[in-house]
Amino acid sequence: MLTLYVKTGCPFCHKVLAAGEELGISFEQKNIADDAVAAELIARGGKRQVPYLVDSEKSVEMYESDDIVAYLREHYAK
Ligand SMILES: N[C@@H](CCC(=O)N[C@@H](CS)C(=O)NCC(=O)O)C(=O)O
Repeated sequence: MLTLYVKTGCPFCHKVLAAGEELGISFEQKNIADDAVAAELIARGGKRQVPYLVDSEKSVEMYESDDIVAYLREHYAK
């Protein structure tokens, strides 16, 4: 499962979501507008920054939209 921590109006999140759409990938989205989700993100990754990808099947987690898009293209392009 692919989980993406996002924030409404975040252009970097939008970039990742657009790449996901292009690749036919769906994410479980978690929005840090919810304080509990923001706390969960910080506990997981160490800082409050979105987008943040969790690929549970591959045990991969990362910040940085460009790195996330590159990762998705490398591992999920059909
Ligand atoms: N270089 C990062 C920049 C990410 C970034 O600046 N994200 C902003 C939202 S657009 C953020 O997480 N801000 C903290 C917050 O909104 O609490 C990337 O490309 O992913």
